[in-house]
Amino acid sequence: MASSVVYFGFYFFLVLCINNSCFCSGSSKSQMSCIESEREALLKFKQDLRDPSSRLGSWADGSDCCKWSGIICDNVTGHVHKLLLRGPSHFDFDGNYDAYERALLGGKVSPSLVELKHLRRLDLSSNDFGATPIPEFFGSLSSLRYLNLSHAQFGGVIPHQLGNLTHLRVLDLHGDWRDETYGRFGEYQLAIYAKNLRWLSHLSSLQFLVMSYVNLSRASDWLEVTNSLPSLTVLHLSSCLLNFNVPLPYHVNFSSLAVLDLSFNYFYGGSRSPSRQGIPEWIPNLRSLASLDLSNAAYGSPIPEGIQNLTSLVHLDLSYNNFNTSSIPSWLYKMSHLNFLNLGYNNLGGTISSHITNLTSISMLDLSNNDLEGKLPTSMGTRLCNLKEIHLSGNKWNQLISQMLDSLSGCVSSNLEVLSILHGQIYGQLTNQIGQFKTLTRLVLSENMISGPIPVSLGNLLSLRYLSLGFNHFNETLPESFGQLAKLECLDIYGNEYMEGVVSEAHFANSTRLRELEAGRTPLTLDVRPSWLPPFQLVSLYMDSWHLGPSFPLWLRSQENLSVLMLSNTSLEDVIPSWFWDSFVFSYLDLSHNQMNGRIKKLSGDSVIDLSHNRFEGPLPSISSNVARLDLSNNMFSGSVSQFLCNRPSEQMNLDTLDLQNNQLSGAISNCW
Ligand SMILES: *[C@@H]1O[C@H](CO)[C@@H](O)[C@H](O)[C@H]1NC(C)=O
Ligand SMILES: *[C@@H]1O[C@H](CO)[C@@H](O)[C@H](O)[C@H]1NC(C)=O
Ligand SMILES: *[C@@H]1O[C@H](CO)[C@@H](O)[C@H](O)[C@H]1NC(C)=O
Ligand SMILES: *[C@@H]1O[C@H](CO)[C@@H](O)[C@H](O)[C@H]1NC(C)=O
Ligand SMILES: *[C@@H]1O[C@H](CO)[C@@H](O)[C@H](O)[C@H]1NC(C)=O
Ligand SMILES: *[C@@H]1O[C@H](CO)[C@@H](O)[C@H](O)[C@H]1NC(C)=O
Ligand SMILES: *[C@@H]1O[C@H](CO)[C@@H](O)[C@H](O)[C@H]1NC(C)=O
Ligand SMILES: *[C@@H]1O[C@H](CO)[C@@H](O)[C@H](O)[C@H]1NC(C)=O
Ligand SMILES: *[C@@H]1O[C@H](CO)[C@@H](O)[C@H](O)[C@H]1NC(C)=O
Ligand SMILES: *[C@@H]1O[C@H](CO)[C@@H](O)[C@H](O)[C@H]1NC(C)=O
Ligand SMILES: *[C@@H]1O[C@H](CO)[C@@H](O)[C@H](O)[C@H]1NC(C)=O
Ligand SMILES: CC(=O)N[C@H]1CO[C@H](CO)[C@@H](O)[C@@H]1O
Repeated sequence: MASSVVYFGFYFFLVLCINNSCFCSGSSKSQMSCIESEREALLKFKQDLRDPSSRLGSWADGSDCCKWSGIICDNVTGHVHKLLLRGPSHFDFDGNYDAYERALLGGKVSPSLVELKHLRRLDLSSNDFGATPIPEFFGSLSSLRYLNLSHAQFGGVIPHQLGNLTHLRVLDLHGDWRDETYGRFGEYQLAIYAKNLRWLSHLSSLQFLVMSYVNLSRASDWLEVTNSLPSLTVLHLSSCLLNFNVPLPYHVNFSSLAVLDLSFNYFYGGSRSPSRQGIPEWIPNLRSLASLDLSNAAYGSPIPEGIQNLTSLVHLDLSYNNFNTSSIPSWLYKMSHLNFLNLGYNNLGGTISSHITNLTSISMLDLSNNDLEGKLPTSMGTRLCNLKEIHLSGNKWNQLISQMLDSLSGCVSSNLEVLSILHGQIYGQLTNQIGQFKTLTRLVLSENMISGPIPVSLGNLLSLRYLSLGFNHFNETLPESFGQLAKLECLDIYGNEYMEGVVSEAHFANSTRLRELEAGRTPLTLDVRPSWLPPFQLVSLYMDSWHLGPSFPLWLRSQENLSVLMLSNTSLEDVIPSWFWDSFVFSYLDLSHNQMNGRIKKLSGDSVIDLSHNRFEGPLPSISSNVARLDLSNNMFSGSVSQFLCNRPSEQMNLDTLDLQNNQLSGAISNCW
C-alpha cells in the first residue's frame, strides 16, 4: 500500500516537471525516494553478501535506494530497474592480489531479490560466490532482459528455472575452472554444467548467449536448442567439451547468427586423444556469419573448405589446429572481405602466394608458428593498406631482414602497429629502413641471426612501447637515439654477445615509462654519474655481464619497485650499501660472480637469492622465511652452520635449495635441520 502511494505522488510530480523542464532535483528529493519494499529487499540482499571492501557502503537504511551505487531506478515509476554489481578485473590491481580479492562480492544471494519485480538488468559478474549454485529463484525475476553471471564463481548445475525468463535478450553464464578439483585424469574441472539445454529453448527473445567454460559434455541437445532460437545473433561456446556427434536438426541454419565461437572444444578433458572429426559440415550453411572462431577445435583435420562459402565473414580464427593441409589453401586468398585472419600454429608449409594481396581489407594477419618459407610477396606493402598487425614468428623464412621490410614498405609501413618475427630464421643487417615504420608500438625481432649495429633510425619510432631484439648477432653499442623513445616500456636486447661499447645517461634521456630492461649477457659498459637519477622506475633489470663496477651502482636506490635484479658478472668490487636490503623486496636477486665483499646481516623478504662467487665474509646472514633458493657458495663466510640453520626453530621455512659450499664454515649440522 505504502509503495503505491509513493508511486502516484512521484508520477504526477514528474509529468509536471518534464513539461517545465525542471526535472527532478532540489526540493523534489523527498519524493524521489525508491519504493519501500524494494529498499527493504535490497538491504536484506546486502546483509547476506560478503563485501570486505565496502563496495555497498552507500547502501544505508533510510536513504533513497535509487541513489545507491549499482542501482538504477526507472525515472517514471521509481522501481529498481537495474542492479549492476559487476566486480573489478584483476588487471586493475597491478599484481596486488589481496586487494583484488577484497574487492569481490561473495556470500549468499538472498531470495529477497524476487521482490524486485521490475528488474530488467542484473549483473553480478566477476565476483566470487565460492562455487555456490546459481540461485533457482533467478527464474522468478520475470522482467529480466539482461542477466550477466559471467566469471562469478558459481558452481553446479544451471537451474532450469532460468527457462522462465522469456524476455531475456542477453544471457552470459561464462564459467570458471573449479579450484583444486581434478577429474579422473588429473585435469581441471569446470565449475558449472548443464545436463541438457531444454530450458533454454523457451528463451525466444535471446540474442546474445555466452556459455563458454560451462561443461556441456552431456548436453546432447545443445545444437538442436541453440539452432532453434530465432533471434540468436551471438553464440559463445568456447571450452564446453561439446559433443559434435549429436543428432543433427533437420536443417542447421541459425537464421540470424553473426558471431559463432566454438573454440577449444575437441581438445580439453573428455576424450584424451585429439579428435579428427574435423569441422562440422553444417558450418558452411551459416551464411550470415561475420565472425567465426574455430581455434583449437579441429586438431589434425584438413582445413575446412566450406568456410569459403561464408561470404559475410570478416573475422576468422583457425589457429591451433595443426591442420594436416600442407599449405595455405588458395581459396583463402579469395576471402577479400576478411579483416582478421589467424592461421597461427597450424603446420602450414610452402610459400605465401602473391594472391595474398587480394586480402585488401585485412588489418590483423597471424601466420606465426607454421612451416612457411621464402619471400613475402613484394606487393604486400603497397596493397594491404589496412594492415595494422602482422605476426610472422616461428617460420623458416630464411630471408634477409631487409627483404622482409622491403616487402612491407609502402602504405603498410605507414600504418603498421605490430610487427612480430620472433624465431623466424632471418638474418642480415637491420638498416635505417626500419625508421619508416613510424606507427609501430610493438616490434619483435628476437631469436634470429640479425647482425651489424642497431640502426639509429629506431629512435624515430616514437610510438614504440615494446621492443625486443634479444638473441641476435647485433654488434656495437645502442644508438643514443634510444633516448627519444619516450613511450618505451620494455626493452629487450638480452643475449647479444657481440655488442660492446658505452651506454650513457643520454641513452635514457626520455625513458620515463621504461619498466623492464632486459639486457643481460650483452657485454656493454654503463657510464653514468654516481649521482644519476634515472627518469624511469624499473620493475626488472637484467644487466648481467655488463661492465658496471667497481663501485656498486648507487642509482639503483631510486628504483622503488624493483623486483628482479640480475647483476651477475658485472665486475663489482664493493660492499653492499646499507640501504640496499631495506629498500627492496626482490623476487629474484643475482649478484654472483663479482668481487663484492663485507658482511651481510640479514636477507629479507626475497625468494631467490644468488650471492655466490664473491668475497663476502663474517657469519652467515639470517634469512627470512620467504627465501626459497639461496646460494652463498664460494665466499668467505665463517662461523657456525648450526647457528644459521637453527636460528628460528619455530618458524616454517620455505627454503628448498641451499648451497653453502666453499666457505670457511664450522660446526656440526644439528638436528633442527
Ligand atoms: C528517463 O530515463 C530515460 C532513459 O534512461 C532518459 O532518456 C530520460 O531523459 C529520463 N527522463 C527524465 C525525466 O530524467
Ligand atoms: C558480462 O560481464 C563481463 C565482465 O564481468 C563482461 O566482460 C561481458 O562483456 C559481459 N557480458 C555481456 C554479454 O555483456
Ligand atoms: C517456470 O516456473 C514454473 C513455476 O515456477 C515451473 O514449474 C517451471 O518448471 C518453470 N519453467 C522452466 C522452463 O523452468
Ligand atoms: C564434464 O562433465 C563430465 C560429465 O559429468 C565429467 O565426467 C567431466 O569430468 C567434466 N569435465 C570437466 C573438464 O569439467
Ligand atoms: C531454418 O530452417 C527451418 C527448418 O527447416 C526453416 O523452417 C526456416 O525457415 C529456416 N530459416 C532460414 C532463415 O533459412
Ligand atoms: C559452397 O557453395 C557452393 C555453391 O553455392 C556449393 O555448390 C558447395 O557445395 C558449397 N560448399 C560447401 C562445402 O558447402
Ligand atoms: C588429412 O586427414 C584426412 C582425414 O583424416 C585424410 O583423409 C587426408 O589424407 C589427410 N591429409 C594429409 C595431407 O595428411
Ligand atoms: C586476386 O585478384 C586478381 C586481380 O583482381 C585476380 O586476377 C586473381 O584471380 C585474384 N586471386 C584470387 C586467388 O582470387
Ligand atoms: C658489425 O657487424 C657488421 C656486419 O656483420 C660488420 O660489417 C662490422 O664491421 C661490425 N662492426 C664491428 C665494430 O665489429
Ligand atoms: C625528450 O622529449 C621532449 C618532449 O617530448 C623533447 O622536447 C626532447 O627533445 C626529447 N629529448 C630527447 C633526447 O629525445
Ligand atoms: C610502485 O608501484 C606502485 C604499485 O603499482 C605504484 O603505485 C607506485 O606509483 C610505484 N612507484 C613508482 C615510484 O613508480
Ligand atoms: C506549460 C507548458 O510548457 N506546457 C506544455 C506541456 O507540453 C505540451 C506538449 O509537449 C505543450 O503543448 C504544452 O504547451
